[in-house]
Amino acid sequence: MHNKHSWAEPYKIKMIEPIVMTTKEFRQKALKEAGYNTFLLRSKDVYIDLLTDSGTSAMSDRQWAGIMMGDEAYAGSRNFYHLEKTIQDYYSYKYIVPTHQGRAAEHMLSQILIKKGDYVPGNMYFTTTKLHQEMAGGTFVDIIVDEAHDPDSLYKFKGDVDLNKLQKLIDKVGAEKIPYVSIASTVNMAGGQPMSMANLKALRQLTNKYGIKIMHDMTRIAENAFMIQLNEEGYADKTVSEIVYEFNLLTDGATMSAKKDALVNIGGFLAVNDYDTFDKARNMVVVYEGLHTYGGMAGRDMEALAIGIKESVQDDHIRARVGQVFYLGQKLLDMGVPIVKPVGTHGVFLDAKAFLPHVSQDKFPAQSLAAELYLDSGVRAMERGVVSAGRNKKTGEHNYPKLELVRLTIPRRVYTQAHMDVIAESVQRVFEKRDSINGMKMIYEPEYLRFFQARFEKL
Ligand code: PM9
Repeated sequence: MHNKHSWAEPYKIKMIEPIVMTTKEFRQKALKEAGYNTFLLRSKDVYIDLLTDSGTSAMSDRQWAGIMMGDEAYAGSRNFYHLEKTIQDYYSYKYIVPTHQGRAAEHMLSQILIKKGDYVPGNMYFTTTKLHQEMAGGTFVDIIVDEAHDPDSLYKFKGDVDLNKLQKLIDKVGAEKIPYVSIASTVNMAGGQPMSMANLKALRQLTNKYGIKIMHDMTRIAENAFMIQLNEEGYADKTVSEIVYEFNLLTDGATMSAKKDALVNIGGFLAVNDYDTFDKARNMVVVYEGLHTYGGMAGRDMEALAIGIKESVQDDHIRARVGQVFYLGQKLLDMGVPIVKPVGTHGVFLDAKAFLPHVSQDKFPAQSLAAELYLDSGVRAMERGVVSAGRNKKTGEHNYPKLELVRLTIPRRVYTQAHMDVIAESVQRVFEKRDSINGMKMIYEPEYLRFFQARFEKL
């Protein structure tokens, strides 16, 4: 049914939050003070904030009503049981440990399952996921299909795992050195690209043969399910909710940053089907997060999350959410701006290598482009290239990813179609003056997840 009517939003606006338009001179100063890193800008100085879709969703009136139903008991809050049942009913997983956000769940999962010297294959790295795998003594191995590293490949399921790459790793290091395969739906660093159900089924078969678990980063599972409904044979008549459930059933557990798909401003969880891992996580959560029935969230946060999960898998919602991203992507394609194709589900990713071919990767083209976009219009985007990829653990050199991207991330239920038009016009203006944009040098580099706090100077 999804192709038969427009993607217009299935809601109307009840409350607004003013945003300010600033002058170019003002933005010039703000950018310099922020070390040309969009993470270090103050949000009050931003006009349209496309830094991330994480924790930036607009909650519904139902969710806000849920906030008033918060049961702030230290132990056994009724909101926890509502959340637990919602995760079991909608996401299929048996045992749930709440956390304050996704990386806390990644921390516990990595510490529990990874031993020093292990290998963790995955469909492309994610910054926090990989860091926690490494801190637990593991080595991440990229086993995503080659098409995912090519911004121009039109392959529909660029999140798919290349099973030959996995088989090769198993043959080389042995299955006992692979605690689990780490899959994400959708793949953020590839440009918000989905994984197909057929590929996951094949992966399940292969991992079953060797007794290897599949752990699922389900941060954007509803968006992945929508792409399966849209493009995978046999799924057009299934609901997004049914597809989400079927997908999860093929995996052994999940980490979730509920700040994305699930329409809340804070929250996450670890969910597993085996009791042993659950028991260890429940022991660990009290050390790092809080009691196992709140794990760093207030009762009201858990209530908003339980409601948000149900809203996030509604077909009308997800069609409008992804439809808005597609609208912006198509506009940029029509303007001839180089972006990752096909358009992703949570944002449009500018291909900085093609945008600024005269800026070499060691001069941070994506970082420079994000700064330039803010300067032009006050639109804040995020670098997803060499700065995000960090350094090689052994050699200390920069990791140079094939994809050097600027992510225009669309918050859920926040901006209008007119905002999308303004964003596209600004990108076009920057594109027209691209020859005058130079690279940057890094003048401060923190040890962990450097993209958050690094500082730069213009060359
Ligand atoms: N993603 C994003 O903007 C938040 C800031 S960048 C680290 O895309 C995946 C696929 C994510 C993600 C966060 C996390 C971590 C795990 N997996 O931010 O800790 O996209 O809730 O989740 C960001 P938390």
